[in-house]
Amino acid sequence: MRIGFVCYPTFGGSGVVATELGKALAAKGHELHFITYSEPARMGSLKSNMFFHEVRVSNYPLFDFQPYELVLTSKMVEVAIKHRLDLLHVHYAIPHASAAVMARAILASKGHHLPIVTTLHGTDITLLGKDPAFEPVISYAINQSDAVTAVSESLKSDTLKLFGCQNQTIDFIPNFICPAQYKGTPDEELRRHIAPQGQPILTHISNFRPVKRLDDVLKIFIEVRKKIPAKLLLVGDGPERSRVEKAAEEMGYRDDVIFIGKIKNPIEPLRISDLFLLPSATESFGLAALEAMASGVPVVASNTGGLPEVIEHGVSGFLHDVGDIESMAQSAMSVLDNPSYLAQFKAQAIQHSERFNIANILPRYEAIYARLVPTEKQSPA
Ligand code: GMT
Repeated sequence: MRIGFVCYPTFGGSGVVATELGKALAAKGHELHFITYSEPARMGSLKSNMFFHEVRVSNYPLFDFQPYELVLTSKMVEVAIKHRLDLLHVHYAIPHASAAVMARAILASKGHHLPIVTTLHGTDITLLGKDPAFEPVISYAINQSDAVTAVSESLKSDTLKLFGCQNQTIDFIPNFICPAQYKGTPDEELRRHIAPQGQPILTHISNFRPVKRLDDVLKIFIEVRKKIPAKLLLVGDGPERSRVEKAAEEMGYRDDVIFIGKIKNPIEPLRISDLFLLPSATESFGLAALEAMASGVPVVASNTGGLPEVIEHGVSGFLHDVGDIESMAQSAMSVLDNPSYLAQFKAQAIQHSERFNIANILPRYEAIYARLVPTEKQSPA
């Protein structure tokens, strides 16, 4: 099939999922067209059946705000016609789903049929979706999509609760990992650089937004650090970074908290980590937690949203109420203090992550595509 993929090209989970899914579909022989404002962060080298179409918004002096959604819509129309797309798969509802609905209408007026699959990722529903500034448009776009998927049962149920999805069924398809990507040996030099005395390394990776509760990450670490000479590795960047950096310094932990900023591939820091912290306020799935598990790193996380669908308490990590720093720190210490218990959790985390092998997930997306594009209309893969 010829498939258009629309996503955020950044380091956020939805862009990563879209890019990895697109790459896997291309590897199976589908033709993939990524339509977004810059090359997706995890895209890697281009293959003969993978294309990137840049959405460029020009700076017209009249506009205080550049109309990205309109330019994106026009690009979708252009790519769909030029490359005879069979289907458009958009990741993250805002503004991708509403732009796709508009593109589909324009194409229909020109005699082209282009079904839309919308994948909901989380904050497009749980945070922004509640905002009256977006709600009517998201609701319309979801109901108008030809198929809608959600990355967890929790997100599916939130969507049904928040939006009147009268005419819409939502397919739950979990996020996934490609296990082979996570195999490999840790970079010992990097580990020595972060923890010169072989201290345990606790890691957090995110886009440092308030929803990630960076203060809790720091507080959990400090509780652990009082008893164990551990290090905290913070990977990523975002609005909370400067504040947390300052807080770590003021609390006297400047040398124990290491910020390494945004990196393209989080697997290197994960391979040298002993524990992953994800105490988010809400998390529709928690791809970072799954990537940690696949790298053999158990996770201490909030018992919220889709996280209990990913992490099994007492097996691949620990789940506690949002904000329960004391229990999270206790759980962290229970494994860090006991090497054989930690080794057991590491092995279980890998084992557990294999349930999310892309090999099992990809056919579920392909089944939806096949439902929307009748066989006789499908372009040869
Ligand atoms: O919150 C993020 O880290 C980014 C955000 C995104 O849209 O890129 O992540 C959401 O989608 C991910 C991929 O499906 C999920 O794994 C994250 O749990 C979800 N984030 C939240 O729900 C807060």
